[in-house]
Amino acid sequence: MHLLGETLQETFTRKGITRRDFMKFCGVMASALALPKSTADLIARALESPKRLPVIWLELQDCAGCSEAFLRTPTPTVGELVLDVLSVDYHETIMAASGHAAEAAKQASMAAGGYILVVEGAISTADDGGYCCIAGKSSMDIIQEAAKNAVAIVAIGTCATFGGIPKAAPNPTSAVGVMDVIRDKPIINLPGCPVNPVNLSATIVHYLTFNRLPEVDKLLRPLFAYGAKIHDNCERRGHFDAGEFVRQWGDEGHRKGWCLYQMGCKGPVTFHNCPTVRYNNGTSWPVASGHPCIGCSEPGFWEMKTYEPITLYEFAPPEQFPSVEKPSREINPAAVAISGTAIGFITGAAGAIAYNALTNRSGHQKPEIETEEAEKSDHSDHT
Ligand code: FSX
Ligand code: SF4
Ligand code: F3S
Repeated sequence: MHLLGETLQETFTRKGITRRDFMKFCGVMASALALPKSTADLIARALESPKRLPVIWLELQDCAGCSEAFLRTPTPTVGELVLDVLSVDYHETIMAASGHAAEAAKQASMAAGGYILVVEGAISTADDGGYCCIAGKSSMDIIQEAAKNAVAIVAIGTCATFGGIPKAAPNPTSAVGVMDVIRDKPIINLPGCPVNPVNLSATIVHYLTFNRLPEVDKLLRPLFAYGAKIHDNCERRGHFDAGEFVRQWGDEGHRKGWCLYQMGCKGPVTFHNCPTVRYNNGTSWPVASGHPCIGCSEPGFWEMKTYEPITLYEFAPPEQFPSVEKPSREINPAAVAISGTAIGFITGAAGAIAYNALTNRSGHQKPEIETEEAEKSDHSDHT
């Protein structure tokens, strides 16, 4: 955090962050936002502005993993640089003040208005919200009060966006996401269990640079981070196309880094930039470490049967993917070649649109479990 009255440059100098580090960070943000490299200068100018953006950060029904993910990012690549350009007036997990002093700080910020509201965790609605109370107020009252004077709301993690784990069956607290209760404010959803701090930083940087939130899809997710499926950018995709699947933990295919579809990978139905941004300063991501994607950024992911393969027939015509029923050595090489060529065409840069159409991408297809949820809520007023 910065000291009051200190310019950003002074903060960086005090922390030993060089101009070169800072410009590198701006370049990473431009690339995460899928903007030209030249935007890095624009980002730098916006971040150097002496005006700091006030933030109120709420933590409701969750595991605190989103805060942890953000705070544990390696300095100064992501989190700390963004925290330096924000004025985080209230974050009860990390603020020094507690009790009445903390509540007074929040009330003062809410009265002043003009802040970004970051929400982590789901909202409990059962029994008058009695299952999640802070300072004697239910999570429902807390979010409604804090949303009132916010300029925008950033819901982080799958709990705050779609209800996440608290909403998993039988959902005893009737947990819901922010967009289910707040409908008159700009909301951006950054799902993931937990949120990827790079996506949170990039969203804040976008807001600071362009004075608006990035473009979003029907589920209010920014396209720069959730515009493509895991499967479209997965490093194991070549093995999927060749019909080379891991069949058992530790088998030869697993040791060789083959496709994890048969082990339950939800990459073909999950929209997230994990393969390109990765976690822990770009070190790794679930599939790279040998575990199938569990679709943690999709609505209802906890109900998606983690280790059971999804039915691809629901998402693409059978002739567009290799046989997933037989061990790869039994697959006719000619058939694989034909299938591989077809997939190669479909998933190549030029064929991306064709593939998206085949998989009903334009309608933002989701696993069966989510369809009902999506139908229940009409969020068109947010888009
Ligand atoms: Fe939820 Fe955040 Fe999952 Fe945890 O706090 S998105 S339970 S990893 O991290 O809200
Ligand atoms: Fe990667 Fe999973 Fe797709 Fe296989 S099914 S290519 S492991 S995303
Ligand atoms: Fe989650 Fe799958 Fe990415 S499990 S972290 S969406 S690879």
